[in-house]
Amino acid sequence: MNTHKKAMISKMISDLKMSRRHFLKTSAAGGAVLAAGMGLKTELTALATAGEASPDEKGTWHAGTCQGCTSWCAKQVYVVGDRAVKIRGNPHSKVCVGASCVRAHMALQQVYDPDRIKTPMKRTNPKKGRHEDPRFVPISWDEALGTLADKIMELRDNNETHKYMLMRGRYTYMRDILYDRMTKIIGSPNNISHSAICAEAEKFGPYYTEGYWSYRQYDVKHARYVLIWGADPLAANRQVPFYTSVWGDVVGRAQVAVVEPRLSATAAKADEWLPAKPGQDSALALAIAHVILTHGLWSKEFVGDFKDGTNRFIPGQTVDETTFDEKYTHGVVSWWNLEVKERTPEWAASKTGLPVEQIKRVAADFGKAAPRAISWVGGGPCMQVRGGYSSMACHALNGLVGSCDNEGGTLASNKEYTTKFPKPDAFMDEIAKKGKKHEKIDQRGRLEFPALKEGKPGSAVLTNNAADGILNEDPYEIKVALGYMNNFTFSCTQPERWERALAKIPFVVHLTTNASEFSWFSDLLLPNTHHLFEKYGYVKSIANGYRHVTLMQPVIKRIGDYKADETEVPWLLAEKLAERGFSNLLNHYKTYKDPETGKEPENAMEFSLFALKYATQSLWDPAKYKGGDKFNGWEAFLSTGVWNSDPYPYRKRWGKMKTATGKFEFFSATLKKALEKHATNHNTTVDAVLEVCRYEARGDHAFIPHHEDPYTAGDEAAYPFVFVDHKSRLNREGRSANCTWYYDFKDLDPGDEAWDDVAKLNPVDAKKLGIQSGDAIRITSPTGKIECTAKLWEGIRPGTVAKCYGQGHWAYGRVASKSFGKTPRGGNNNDLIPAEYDRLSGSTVRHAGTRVKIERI
Ligand SMILES: Nc1nc2c(c(=O)[nH]1)N[C@H]1C(S)=C(S)[C@@H](COP(=O)(O)OP(=O)(O)OC[C@H]3O[C@@H](n4cnc5c(=O)[nH]c(N)nc54)[C@H](O)[C@@H]3O)O[C@H]1N2
Ligand SMILES: Nc1nc2c(c(=O)[nH]1)N[C@H]1C(S)=C(S)[C@@H](COP(=O)(O)OP(=O)(O)OC[C@H]3O[C@@H](n4cnc5c(=O)[nH]c(N)nc54)[C@H](O)[C@@H]3O)O[C@H]1N2
Ligand code: SF4
Ligand SMILES: [Mo]
Repeated sequence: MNTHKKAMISKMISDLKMSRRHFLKTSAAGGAVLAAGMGLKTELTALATAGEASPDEKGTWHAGTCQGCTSWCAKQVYVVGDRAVKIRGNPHSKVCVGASCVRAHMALQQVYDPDRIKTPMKRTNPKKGRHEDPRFVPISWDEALGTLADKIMELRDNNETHKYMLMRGRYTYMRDILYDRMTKIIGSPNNISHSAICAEAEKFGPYYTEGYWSYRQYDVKHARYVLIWGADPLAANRQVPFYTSVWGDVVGRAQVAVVEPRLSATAAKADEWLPAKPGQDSALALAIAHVILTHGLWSKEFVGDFKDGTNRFIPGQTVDETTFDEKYTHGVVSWWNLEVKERTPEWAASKTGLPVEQIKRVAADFGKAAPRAISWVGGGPCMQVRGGYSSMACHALNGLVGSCDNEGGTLASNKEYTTKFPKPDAFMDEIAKKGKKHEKIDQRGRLEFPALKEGKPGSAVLTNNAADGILNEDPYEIKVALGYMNNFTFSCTQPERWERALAKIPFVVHLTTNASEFSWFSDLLLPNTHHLFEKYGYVKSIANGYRHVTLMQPVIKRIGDYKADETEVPWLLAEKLAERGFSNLLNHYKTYKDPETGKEPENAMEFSLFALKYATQSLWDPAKYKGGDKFNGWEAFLSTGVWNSDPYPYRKRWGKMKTATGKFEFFSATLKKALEKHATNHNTTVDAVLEVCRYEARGDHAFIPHHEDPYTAGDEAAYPFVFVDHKSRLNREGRSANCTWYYDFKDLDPGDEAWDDVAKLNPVDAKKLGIQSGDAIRITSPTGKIECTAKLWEGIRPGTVAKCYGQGHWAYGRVASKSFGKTPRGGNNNDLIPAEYDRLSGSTVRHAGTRVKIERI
């Protein structure tokens, strides 16, 4: 660590020892005030003077990590004086290969956003509602955390700790400190993550075929065919820097086909664009499987072959299972007999609206490229009411061509060696143990919510349904809630339910950088550090045949009185609880000792640092070395900022997959077990479960990748268009909405316009409606309406209308909303999308689930 940084960190540690008086003084001087009816009145003086550097002062590069999206890229930040001025890819990462994406740079606008809250604030208007100004006033950390500690103590005194709830949005792997350990030691079952509004259904297919519940990496450097379903890796999805940097070679070496209703950035550069009808992905996937089997293109090495070498996969004909010698897969013949034999390209053409010739061509070319053929499954086909099964159908193609776990195929995660934080059990008293036993507020595990994460009924989160749990006090009321780095009143579908749910909770705290829509319904706002520049943490991700563990660390001066959500805040709260006679949490945190010195943490900053060193010790301590990059100690790891795993061991999982059979399952014995367990838990049959959960399958179809028509809300006559939601190349999830560059460069998204929020209509449809580009329009669905601008664009399938997610904020800051607290800029897609679920995975639906009508206004 250089001396400048050492001095900065010791300054932070001494800051934390400040007296209570000083806390009050700081917050009063540097606070942003959310004044009644006036929007955000911000103290800009601090920003203007902070970290001023002389023009010729030289800066230094420091390692960090970007979390603008789930790529979690290793970065370097150029710091001049106290100030971050530039960001680039960390050349040490084998996952990111030193590259960056466009939106990485917006982190600079985020961290120096003048609308950031700079001091804790409390609500003074007791009424909560969309049209109730919270009238926030600045307070000290001391008062803020003291108040929260009092509320938690009240729950403990009344034996109702289960009425405490923690909501987690974006996170680092320091999360367990706040999300898991703190919730358990207080005594609540209610740690609710955002995962179900993110991408859980995408993990469902890989799990119930190959026993792997996570994102995959794609060995594109060795692939000969890349077939992408509802993902746009040049703009979104994951590991954008890696894939964009090698894509030039990929398109030279491999054929690329993209299945989605909208001409995405990736589709625009592909060999084939297949604008299938929304929600019909499984029809296409099954037809591809049909062609592969009937043409004898499956992988004999992975799947096996007919004993006598004669291909009996003849359209419509049942095959005798005993004639096939299956190798590393399970159930290929059952799958054929139950489903694939009928799924001809002609049938798929009628379902998808795609030309039959294109289906045949893509299927044959994909099959001929085996095993170097990737079926890349994104959120598009999965985050749908019946998306769990589409996820299985699209992913199953990787099994058929033997690209699963193989060179040029789809790969799982490499091994990494981080350590879990100390267990909380010894610090959970009787109140905590009793409290934790209650049912969770999201109702997971009920008959209508199987939520089958990793084979266990009721184990996946149902993020969006927690709003209904709170509103209906079912199973009970929530009294104290804490949200961090989340904005469910904007990011969840039918967000109006969240407005009412939060308004109902007597005490809500938001740990946030900006006063967002979630903050509006909060009683306390706690100003948070920005992940890339201001806090300790680490995350892991995969690409290019490697896994990296990449660090976050404080590299600039904090302009406001910010604290880190996952480490400093829980420590400071634990101190407050201890002052009130409940010291279990603080005592637990004190066991996170510095692995180098054995010293117990004494303050929040030390705790953050020790916890990070503790979790990553096997990566940097030569005495604990287990594999991958080797460092000679903590300082070397911190300055490099990233650890790379060993290269991917191809085919190591063949025959050893974590499924019920150890094989890649076309007939999922794993899903059968899970569904039967859920049915037994509810004293009913699997068929009855499927019916309640809105799936079409009955009998054995429930356990195989199969086709179901999409379940879409809204009658076709009243709502003629299917709504297509997609991400912007510039969305840093929901967190770049207050950056001017977001709007300046919005036309980077195919079909979009700078400083506008457009709905993209095919000119054929627009003509019928008498709508032209630039017209103000209203889009109405069965659950809501938004206003935006029409854009005529050929890159969208007729009968659908596409709109980028991200605008429509009515809070967050002075750029994000037209008038803070009042008028949104553009429209929030979630106002249109009904709160529906893929109940098998718990996921919230954002695709193929909504019909809309469009009117000129
Ligand atoms: N229609 C539609 N809805 C979507 C999506 C979509 O594509 N379309 N995407 C979905 C997906 S994939 C996801 S993962 C979710 C994400 O949804 P959420 O998990 O709710 O997260 P964000 O919307 O990114 O909001 C994060 C909030 O944290 C605060 N914040 C910003 N920066 C920081 C920071 O550095 N630290 C802290 N502590 N707080 C910060 C701000 O209040 C911000 O609003 O949204 C989902 N919602
Ligand atoms: N630029 C950018 N990148 C991001 C993020 C971001 O905010 N911005 N967020 C990150 C996060 S948190 C996540 S979870 C990932 C998720 O990223 P993705 O896996 O890309 O998932 P979605 O956002 O669901 O994107 C869905 C895509 O499917 C298409 N689509 C819609 N309906 C259908 C359909 O019926 N069938 C098919 N085949 N396609 C359809 C849409 O046009 C869109 O391109 O992205 C990450 N990457
Ligand atoms: S925004 Fe996403 S892809 Fe871009 S650098 Fe950050 S984490 Fe990586
Ligand atoms: Mo996500």
